[in-house]
Amino acid sequence: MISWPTPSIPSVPGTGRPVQLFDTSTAAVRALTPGPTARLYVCGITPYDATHMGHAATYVTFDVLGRALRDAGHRVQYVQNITDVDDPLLERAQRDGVGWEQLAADQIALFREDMTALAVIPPDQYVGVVESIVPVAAAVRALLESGAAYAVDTPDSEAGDDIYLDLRRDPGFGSVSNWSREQMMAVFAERGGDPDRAGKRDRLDPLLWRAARPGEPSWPAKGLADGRPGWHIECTSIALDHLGMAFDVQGGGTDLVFPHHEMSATQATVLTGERPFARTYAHQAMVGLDGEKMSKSRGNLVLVSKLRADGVDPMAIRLALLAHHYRTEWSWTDAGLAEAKQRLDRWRAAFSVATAPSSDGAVQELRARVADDLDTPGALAVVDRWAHRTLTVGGEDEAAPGVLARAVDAILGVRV
Ligand code: 5CA
Ligand code: ZN
Repeated sequence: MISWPTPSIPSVPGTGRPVQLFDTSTAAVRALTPGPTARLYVCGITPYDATHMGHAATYVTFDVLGRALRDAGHRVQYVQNITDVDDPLLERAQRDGVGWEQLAADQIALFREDMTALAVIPPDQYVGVVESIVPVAAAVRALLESGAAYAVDTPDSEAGDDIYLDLRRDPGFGSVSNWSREQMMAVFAERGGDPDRAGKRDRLDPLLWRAARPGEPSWPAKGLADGRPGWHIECTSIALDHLGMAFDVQGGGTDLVFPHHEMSATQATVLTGERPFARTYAHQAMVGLDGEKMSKSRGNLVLVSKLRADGVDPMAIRLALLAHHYRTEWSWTDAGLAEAKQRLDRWRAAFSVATAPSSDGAVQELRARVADDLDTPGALAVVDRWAHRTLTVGGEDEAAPGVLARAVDAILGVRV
């Protein structure tokens, strides 16, 4: 799948610090220890509605992570999937009387525009499920052949049976979220699971392959019923194909901690006999509107594309997102956006002066804040202080505005 254009990334004198990140599975901030190339997988959209501020926060957060890793001297191999066939997409297409392929294509196109406007660096591999049917089916077949997966009688399909993973095959199941079984059961159904499906060995066993039902899209797959992939196996398979085991970071929103990231990891371990799937699991806190999680199913959305159409500078949207630490839940407000616009104006005024106070300290502090578990509010405060000094006291350094502007662009992705 084509992604979107790469923004220019200015060079900044010096090197950033090693990046520390909160790892959900160990509940601690830890130093990432990538090789020369850091390997990053972030769960992509299910393209049935437009990009809202929650999605934007997630992709901007992991964009800043990629920028911090680059600044620290690593190359970054970034993989992102697109869940371009799944129940919510098919249901929305049916509801709106449009073809599911058209709905997905339109929403992916809009997502590309939104990401481009927000100066998000595109993934190196942007991979849809529909273009991954062959490798995903191969993974399901391998699980069946090893006895880790089993068929469940599926009378409403003429094609054959659904396939499930037997979770007992991974004694380490639960080590991504560290949730109790009660916690898992409490959200499993609302997050795409089917605890009450008759014939499953364990109520939490995840669906690997769904045999075709009348009116649903399906693909032939050697050794399986005509059908389509379950949700979690798509990310297992795409990540393994492009990054292999023990890649550096798997990212997504906190709504993916369980079951999605837990199941993806277990499936990978059962497939390969190795662990970990990702060395670090990082999660963006939920962004809401009026105190409720912003979600396509609830319909309480603030859309990037709508704000852009209203003439809002995408860099102000980016600043409004960066003003919140990624591990803190927050709600989108007009006041937050207005504040971001003011900050952008102030910064632009400060970066336009001919001479200013030295920016060397500010560049180092900015790097330190971002490398410290992506403390973007702290990074904005560093630039605020320099801008304030520049506009009130002034200075003699001719290079300073340009150097800090390049650092803000390269590391925070904010073009000033
Ligand atoms: N296709 C799957 C991942 S494989 C999916 O969750 N798609 S999504 O379109 O629902 O969400 C896309 C990304 O945005 C996911 O990483 C999800 O965790 C994140 N996300 C969704 N809603 C919010 C929210 N309100 N706040 C923050 N992040 C969110
Ligand atoms: Zn995923």
